[in-house]
This record gives sequence, C-alpha cells and structure tokens, in this order.
Amino acid sequence: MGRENFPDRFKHLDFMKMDRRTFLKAVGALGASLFLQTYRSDIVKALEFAETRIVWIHGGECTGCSESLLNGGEPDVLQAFDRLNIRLEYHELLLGQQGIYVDGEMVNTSELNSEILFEEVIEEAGYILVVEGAIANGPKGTGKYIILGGKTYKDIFRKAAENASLIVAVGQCATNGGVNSADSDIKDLMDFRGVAFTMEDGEKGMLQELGIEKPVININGCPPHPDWMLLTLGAVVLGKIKIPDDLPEVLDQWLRPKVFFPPDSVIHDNCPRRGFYDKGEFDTVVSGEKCLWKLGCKAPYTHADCAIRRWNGYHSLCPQSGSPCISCVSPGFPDSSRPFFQEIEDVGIAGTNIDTVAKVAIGASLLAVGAHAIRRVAVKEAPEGKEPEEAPGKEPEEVPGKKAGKDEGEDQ
Ligand code: FSX
Repeated sequence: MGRENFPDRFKHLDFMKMDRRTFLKAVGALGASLFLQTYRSDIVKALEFAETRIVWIHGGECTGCSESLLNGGEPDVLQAFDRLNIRLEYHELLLGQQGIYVDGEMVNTSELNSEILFEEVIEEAGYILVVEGAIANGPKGTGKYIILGGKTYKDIFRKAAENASLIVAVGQCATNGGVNSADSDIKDLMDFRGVAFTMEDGEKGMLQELGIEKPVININGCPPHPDWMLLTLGAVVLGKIKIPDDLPEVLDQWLRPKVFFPPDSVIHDNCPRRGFYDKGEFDTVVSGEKCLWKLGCKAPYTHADCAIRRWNGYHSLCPQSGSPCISCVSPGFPDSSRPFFQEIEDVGIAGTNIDTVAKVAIGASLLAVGAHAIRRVAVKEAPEGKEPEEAPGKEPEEVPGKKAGKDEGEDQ
C-alpha cells in the first residue's frame, strides 16, 4: 500500500474547525507528507504568529531515531519544520557547529561551539525538549557513564528539562532505556533511565530521579516511525493537543499517543501475511512468504499502526519484508521480546496446538493466540517457590504516579 491509498475522506474537512478527535483521526489515517500537503494553507494560517522552539538532545543510543526522522521523505524534516514554523534550535546531528578550535583554543561563540549554543538556547524557557537516547544514572547516581564535553549527560538533561514546556521522548532508549538497559552483567552499574520510565519501573525515570515534574509524551519504537514523531510534534505545535490538559485522554498508560499505538488493535490485525496465519501456513525458516509466528513474530500482541501506516515511504513493514515483528514499541523491549526469533510458545489456549487454533475462525484464533501471547510474555519465569511477577510486556492498568488513559477501545 503506497501513500496514494491513504483515505482521502479527511481532505474536504475544514482543518481550522476540526475538533481534537477528528484531527487525531486525520493524523492517524494520513501520512505526515499527505497531512502537511493537504492542510498546507490551513497550517500556514494557524501558525502565522506562532513559532515553536525545539531543543533536541542525544544520550545513549545509536542515532537511529534521528535517522528514521530523516528518512521521512517528502516533506523532509526540515521542510516539515518549516511548514510548522518550528525553529530547531539545537540538534547535535543536524547542526553544523560542534566545537571549533582555533590556535588550540575552543572558540567561544554559539555559531562555532555547540556547547555555548546549548547554554544559550536553554536559557530562554518554553521550548519543546526532544530527548533521544537513554540517560545514564550510574555509577551510583553520578551519571558519569555518559560524559559530553566534560559534563554528565544526566546534568545536561536536567538543565534542558527544567526550562522545557513539554518533553517528547523519542525511541525506546529515551522512553524506557531500550537496548542500553538490556539484561547484562553491567546493567545495574550503568543504571540507564528513560525520561519517565525504565524498562521495569514506572517510577524510576530520570525525571523522578531528579525530582522534576514536566508533561511527557513517549514515542516508542526502536526506532520510531518518522510520522509518529513529526505528527505528534505537529499536533502539539498546532494546538490540537493542549499541554498538559489533553494528555490523559490522548496518551495510553505508557504515555504513548493512542492514535499511533492503539490499545484496541495490534499489528497482527492488518499484517499482509495474515491470510497465511488464518490458513495455518507458517514459515519455519527465514526468507519464506508465509506467516512468521513460528519464527517468533510478536505482532499478535504489539500495539502499533505499522501494518496500516507502513514504513520506508509507506511501502513495507518488518513482517512484510520477512522479519518477524520484535515488538520494539513495547515498554519492556528488548528483554520482553527475547528470544527474538523463537516461537513464543507452540501450545495455545487450553492446550490447543497453535496449528489447530490457527485453523478455526479468524476472530477466535486471533483471540486465542493474542491472549496466550500476552499472558506468556507478561509473566516472568519465577524462582522456585515464588509467585511469578509481572513483566513490562504486560501493560498495567495504571502506571504509578501517572494518570492512565481512557479505556481500551475508546474512540480517540
Ligand atoms: Fe535507541 Fe534511537 Fe533503538 Fe537506535 O537513536 S530506539 S537504539 S534504533 O535509534 O535511541
């Protein structure tokens, strides 16, 4: 499905009169490109006098989130920011200046030295802070495991967060710690944190550690889809999501926009290989064209619109191109998704074999495998004699300290 197949039912609506629900439906149904084109003149009108400042910082990460954003296509990120009247004041990957030495001395002007620029831009409060990458708290709360220009990233984050009006955490690393927080011998020592959460805990994000209270939107994914980032920023900039009043309604319990991470549907619902699943035809080695369930696909319990929106110019998604979904948008990723390429369990609900389950009616089979998959990943193996504990693959009713979103399935 290319972008030409996006529904055009929103094209004739009056953007300026759209309420938030309709607006969110539009951004959910349209790609960033089509949305910005369709509403170009309305957006220009809406933003005539408003300029939004964005400060974008980077911690422990692979920079894939910014790479993903740059893959956004038409308009590219700079054109989109231009249309949305966004001033990107600081972004380590995209800005030219890094720290220029002349005669052995670092030049102390903001044009040539990004550290000076950073200090200058965060002085004036009221910007949107975009955080990419995890924040190291270790060793022992010092944050010294990420040092940038002689300062801990923890301190850089603190300063930038204090004057921000909103924090948008992009990518699994910034939302929950991501690959930095994967189980390892040094995991506890490094103590990587997401902005509002860790991989296991809703109360140990870096904001809580620092005692800072700010509204947060999480755009999960390793990396996130460019539309999820651009359209979220667009919705905020255009005032379609009022900060902080609208957040409890538009975000789920993990602070993800429900329009892109729908609580009532999973990638499996619209997977292009779904027909093979329904017929009980599974690939058992990679490079086939059938259902990838037996190769560890996590799409039956992954809440994201990848199968509708699709990636790389709206053309494909992981299972379509042959890779099982690894549920990179789940708060517990990567640990909750491992092992990536092994069938979650070959026994379905009530002892029914998955092959049998897959052959019954579509609704029943989805229910069975979906419920079973969720239960399987939501319960960690417990030490002998202990009750199993909930793992972050299962999303709690309410995150401690956060107001949960509305009921699943509610229209947005
Ligand atoms: Fe993390 Fe972003 Fe994964 Fe990489 O920079 S979300 S490692 S794809 O991309 O932070």
